[in-house]
Amino acid sequence: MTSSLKHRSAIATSPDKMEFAADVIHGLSQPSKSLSCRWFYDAKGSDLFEQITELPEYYPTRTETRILQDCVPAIVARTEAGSVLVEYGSGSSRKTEILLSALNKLAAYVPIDVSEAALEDARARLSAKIPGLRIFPVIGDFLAEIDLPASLRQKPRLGFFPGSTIGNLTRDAAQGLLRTMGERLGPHSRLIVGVDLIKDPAVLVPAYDDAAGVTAEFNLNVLERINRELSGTFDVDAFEHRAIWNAAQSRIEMHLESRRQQTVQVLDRTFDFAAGERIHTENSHKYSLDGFSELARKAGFETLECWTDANSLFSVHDLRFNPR
Ligand code: AVJ
Repeated sequence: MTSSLKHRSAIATSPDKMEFAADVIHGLSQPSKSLSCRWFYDAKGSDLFEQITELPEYYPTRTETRILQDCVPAIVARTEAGSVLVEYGSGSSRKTEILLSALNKLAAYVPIDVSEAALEDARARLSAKIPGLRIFPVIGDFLAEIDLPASLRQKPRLGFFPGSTIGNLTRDAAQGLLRTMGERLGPHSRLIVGVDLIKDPAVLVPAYDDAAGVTAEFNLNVLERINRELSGTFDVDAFEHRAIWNAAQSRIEMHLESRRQQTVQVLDRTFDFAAGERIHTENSHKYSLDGFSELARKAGFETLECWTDANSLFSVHDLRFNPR
């Protein structure tokens, strides 16, 4: 009792940590254990993800960057002067520079991210590179209200949701998120979305299980984070990274597989693992071009145009929200 109270008061200092604790305990208490992929991104996890984007096997980031460079004139041509660019999960905002430097008559740039540190970095870097750009960072998740100064409230909005982050959601949840984004952006707003495409599992699986082991480290890092922040006792070496193509759901799944029978403590709770038992840590859904357009349509968006690379690895969609 004493020790659990001590833990509770320790975590009560930060709402984020309380949410982390509740979510981890909930996920590990299920018959089929899981952890949300949002907890990957502590300082070390964010750094490992940056390393992933440069791996030879991880094609999405460099492919999306190339597609954006090619399609940005068409995106700019459809964008009214004085628009507000709203970016979801902006992270380090690197891809945004391609859009920002081409869209030279923007009223403002609104990056939305859960990480205050990432927003601060992006603000510093972008205001140095693009003098005169008005930046209004919003700390929050994708569903955060966009509260802008009165002078900007009536401006047309262009949403930007790159990186195939939408792939982390199930198809139903992705449809719901797109609709909410459309409602927040407003009628006839546009949304540029980066979407990873279905392809040979021989290409997909190594992208999530690279030879250098960076993705394995990224996946296992969530256990280290639980140990550090939630007084966990995970023996990280007793878990193995797994990346699996689930053909029925068109998604890559990441799991952490227990190498042996073991018992782990997190805060005041105990969790048993059988040898070979897995914790499901991430889904990364893949789409066909038509499959994604159909999902967008059900969410109230018309596809104005979509682009892909020569090898059909990745896609960028230019959508318009036409609510009924
Ligand atoms: C950031 C969600 C787009 O699914 O490809 C990369 C995360 N996980 N390697 C993805 C990730 C493992 C990435 N997203």
